[in-house]
Amino acid sequence: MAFNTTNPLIQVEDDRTGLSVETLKRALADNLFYLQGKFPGIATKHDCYMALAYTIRDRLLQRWLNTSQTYLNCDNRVVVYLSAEYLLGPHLGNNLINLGLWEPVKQAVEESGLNLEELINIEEEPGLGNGGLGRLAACFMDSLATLEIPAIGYGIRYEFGIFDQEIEDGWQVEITDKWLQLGNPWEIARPEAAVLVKLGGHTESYTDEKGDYRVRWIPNNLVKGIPYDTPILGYKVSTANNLRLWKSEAAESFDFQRFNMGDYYGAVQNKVTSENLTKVLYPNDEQLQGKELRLAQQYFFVSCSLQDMIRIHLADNPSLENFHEHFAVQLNDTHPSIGVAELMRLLVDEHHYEWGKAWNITQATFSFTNHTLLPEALEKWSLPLFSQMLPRHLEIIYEINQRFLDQVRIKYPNDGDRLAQLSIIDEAGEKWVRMAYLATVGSHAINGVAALHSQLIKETILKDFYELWPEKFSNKTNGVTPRRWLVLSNPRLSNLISSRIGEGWIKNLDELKQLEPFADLAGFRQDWRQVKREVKQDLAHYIKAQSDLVVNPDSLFDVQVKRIHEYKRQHLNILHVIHLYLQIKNNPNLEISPRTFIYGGKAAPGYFIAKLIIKLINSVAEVVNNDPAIGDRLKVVFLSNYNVKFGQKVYPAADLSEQISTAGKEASGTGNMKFSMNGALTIGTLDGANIEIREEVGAENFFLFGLTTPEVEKTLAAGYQPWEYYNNYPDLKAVVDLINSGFFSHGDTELFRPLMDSLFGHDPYLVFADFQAYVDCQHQVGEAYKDQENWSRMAILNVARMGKFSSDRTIREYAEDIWAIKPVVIELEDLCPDGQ
Ligand code: B1N
Repeated sequence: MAFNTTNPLIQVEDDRTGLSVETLKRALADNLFYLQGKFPGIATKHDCYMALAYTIRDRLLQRWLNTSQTYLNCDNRVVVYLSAEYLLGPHLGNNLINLGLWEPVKQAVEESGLNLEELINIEEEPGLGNGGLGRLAACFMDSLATLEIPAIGYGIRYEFGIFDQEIEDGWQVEITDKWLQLGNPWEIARPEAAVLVKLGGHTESYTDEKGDYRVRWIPNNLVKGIPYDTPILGYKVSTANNLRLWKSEAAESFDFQRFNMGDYYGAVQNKVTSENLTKVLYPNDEQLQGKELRLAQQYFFVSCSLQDMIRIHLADNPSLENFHEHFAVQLNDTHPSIGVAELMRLLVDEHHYEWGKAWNITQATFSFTNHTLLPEALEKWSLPLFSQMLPRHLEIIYEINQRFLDQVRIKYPNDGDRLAQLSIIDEAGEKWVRMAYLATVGSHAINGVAALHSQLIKETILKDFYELWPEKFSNKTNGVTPRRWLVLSNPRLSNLISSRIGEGWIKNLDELKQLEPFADLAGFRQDWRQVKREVKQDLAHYIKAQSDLVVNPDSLFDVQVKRIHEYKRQHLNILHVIHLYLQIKNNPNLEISPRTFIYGGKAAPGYFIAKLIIKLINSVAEVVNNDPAIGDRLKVVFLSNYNVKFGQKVYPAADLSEQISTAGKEASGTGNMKFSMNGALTIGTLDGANIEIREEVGAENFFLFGLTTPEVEKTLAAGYQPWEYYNNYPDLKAVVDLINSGFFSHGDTELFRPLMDSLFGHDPYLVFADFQAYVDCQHQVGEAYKDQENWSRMAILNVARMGKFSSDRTIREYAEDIWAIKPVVIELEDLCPDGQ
């Protein structure tokens, strides 16, 4: 066996690194035998997937090791992304793209009698997030690696990720997600790097040998954090950054202590509690539960991560004085914001830094991204709960708060209201710790995720902080990675694009601009429609397989996929469907553009109205799809279990992207970008990043409707009267009356009452107020679709003008404005030449 690797010092059988089709085939067979313990004859598809995954992992290990060695050996700044969620999606296909190995691997797999797409489809996706926020973290990890920026992502290795959704009798049913059941070939456990995390108990003060006053924390529980590492490859570069996710386990030593005292039950209980910490992801998107376990999860992963960073730092620095020069830590919303108090505790209590010095290091380390203005999503912890779990942190937060408010007092003497408004502790009634305030005070930079949202942060939830420190605030409009969301998910369109303008756009999305002149070429538009038609055909097959519904690929695919939430207004969408249905019923010969309405999304398990919206969509689907008078002019389908995998199928097939949130409520949205990047046109409100998408693609290529943010505020302030809209708009009345008559519920007039009550009674999302404008705008969409040439033209221009919405652009902005970090090129050849 030849020892022929890219690194002469590491001797690896060439089977594990070779890239020829023959070598890949042999590796596949070897892995099937040696790792899965199967002959080809008895191997399951999953065995074959595992064998292939290990084959690919072998081929990225060198990059992964070289990357971490390079970061250790030179003193670069490293970005640390702290996020409670990473919605990664399946790894295999993405890694093949980023390694540039798709073609040889496809050939090797085929010559082995297997099908690459089928194997890729078998992978269970790590659903370690709820929606946009978790997916953004995943896109950012991709862009960081592609831009060759030294970065570590830290998070939680939930044993059960976001639940699987099934639909039974039109209702959502939640099924436990068991993504780890059959093993995860992409992670490597590092038990040797485990850390201990304290919880509960009390604090004591003491005087140390130098006579200094100190505090120590005596916990009543100790949990062990085990890191599991996953490589995150950049696109066609040698960088493979690390995603380190923590799993909790019982700390054995603690068990023994109890056991020796005879408290066997207590010891076992302790083990159970510890292991429960990282069991399950909270499935609430922007809805607080205030559960103790959630705070424990947050503290656990943040403490593990900061301890890990300190260990890495002290490995080649004499002290923590320059910690902030080594690490730029980004807080992904408030979920990791306890890190501010934890870093202070580590510096002051454990490393004996003087408060002022520790505070400077802490503020210079952290920066904070806010992702929502919804009041029900703003994290706050009740004081009793907080002090019970994190007694020392509460003391530290009091100290931070006191020193901060002292500063405010000097700037604004005699302004008690302002002090109360700025206080990290909300003392108006029941006492709370306001996590967004802790994050803001503890960070040197604060940003929102789209221009409108960043502006609203300054005007609303952090107004007083903005007045204090205007220079800390900025906007970083979200983006998405074109590798997963175009190259991987839409190879047909990607190939068409590359056939005309080359492949440069994959790394530099602004190059899509070169497509603009092609919008005027009839031949190109023809090719464009051909691609869209094929992709829609694929989705039609998927729909047939999942829901046994036949849909027409020539109909307009009108798609809304995202978490189900009242502010996102899936109910506004279904009201429009009912309106169209009534139009056809009243005028059987009506000539409309045939449409297929496609929905997907999960509702938080405790969010009754969201679940009722799902039931309504399915109930309307049942009636509309089976009404012979409708034929194939309208079809409605709710596809269950919307996730990253399904997103990859649906974005490419959409003609129309529904981005219809109440203005001011959707911080950014990122699905809006994925649709537009794949050539769907948007119907949308002036909300979140829709505004910027419209600016980029041109108002004439975007279907705009609805109240603006100031109009929403005005309408609400004036005392919104839904009844008036119902009485004044006959189309709205007809739709609502039909629902209330029990038409979609087998005569049951009570089923949808709670939803109707909320629309009539208290609806901060103004569904009725925007109904007519939405219906009118949808009419324009239908008319526009009849002119296929012009529609294609608009679609091409949408894609050509999407350069801004690459997450590469977003990450470059963070790197320049907030992190002050430069790329570090990873060489594959010269890993630690002196064998360090
Ligand atoms: O973050 C995305 C944005 O594009 C979306 O507009 C925004 O809604 C989303 C608590 C959240 N904000 N807040 C959350 C998720 C989980 C949780 O437990 C809040 N998600 C968003 C990316 O910026």
